Amino acid sequence: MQTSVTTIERFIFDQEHRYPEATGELSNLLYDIALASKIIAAAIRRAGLVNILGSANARNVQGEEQQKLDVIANETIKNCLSHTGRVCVMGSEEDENIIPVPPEYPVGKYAILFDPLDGSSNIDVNSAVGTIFSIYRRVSMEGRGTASDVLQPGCKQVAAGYVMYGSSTMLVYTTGQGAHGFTLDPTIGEFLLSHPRIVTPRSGKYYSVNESNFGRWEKAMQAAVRGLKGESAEAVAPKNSRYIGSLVADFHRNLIAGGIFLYPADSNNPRGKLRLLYEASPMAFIAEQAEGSATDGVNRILDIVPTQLHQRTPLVIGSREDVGFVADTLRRAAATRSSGPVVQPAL
Ligand code: FBP
Repeated sequence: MQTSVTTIERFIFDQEHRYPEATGELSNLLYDIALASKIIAAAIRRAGLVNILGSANARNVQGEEQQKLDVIANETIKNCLSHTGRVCVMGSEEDENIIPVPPEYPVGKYAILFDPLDGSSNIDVNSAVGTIFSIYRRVSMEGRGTASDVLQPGCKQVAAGYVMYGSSTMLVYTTGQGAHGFTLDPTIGEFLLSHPRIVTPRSGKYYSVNESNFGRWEKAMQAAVRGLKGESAEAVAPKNSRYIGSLVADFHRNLIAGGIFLYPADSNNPRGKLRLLYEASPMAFIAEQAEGSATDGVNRILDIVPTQLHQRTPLVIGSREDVGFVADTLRRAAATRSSGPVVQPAL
């Protein structure tokens, strides 16, 4: 049980001081995100009382119906970040193009991407939703940021994390020094360290996937999921099914208790459903910092070089051995496909 009371500010400050060259700009950017998430948490907690549930009667670039809280969360994050002089450009699930820093504000050295409210389909039914963020050091030399500042492979992230608005509000982040969890104490409005240096079990008890898509998966993925359920010879220890339908909530459960989350490609979503830059990459950074792993079935998520802001990717993420089992199953199937049927010698 965590006994010392450490605020997220104190923790970030201590981490920063391990780097004499640190300017504090990244630390302050993390504070800004913590502030934005407190404002979003307050709105979500009162959503049913103040008419901010339901549709905003608009569609985002993904063609998804925007919820009022999607818009509120998106505006809140932009308002907390754009004037600080710490960011040069932003990217959001809710905005078609990169978001420049308004001309009246100075620019900084970081580019930030975010999914302001992940799991939108859960908002009106009071299930857990989240915010996901990913931070890069800019690559463009000076001036207003460009697309090149956000189109970077996940391995270049300097920080990433998520906030889960569940039974409590938790913020989990990494700057490459392990993954750490903070719980919002609503009585004092502070994020307090509750889960230092999270390590996810090597193999877990849960698998999380939308099985209604089963028939639309490739055979190898069907075999892998059967294996996770203990239904095939090469199976791992049989797992229990858990699926909330909100990446942040499903990922968080498996991070703490052990398990694997999958959103494979299928005949409706040939490139998968989830977005690389502000869903898969930040979660992959956290997973790896917690000794888990993340793949698109073939490639390490953090090695994928993005070409578009809203590009999608298949995602298999979580406990290292479980992700390994799925990747092995897919690799073996691919090897069999490429080497063609084994011809039995005429005896
Ligand atoms: P957004 O809500 O941010 O668009 O995220 C997509 C998402 O809701 C994930 O959180 C979740 O894992 C997935 O889609 C659920 O998809 P499905 O309803 O197809 O299972």
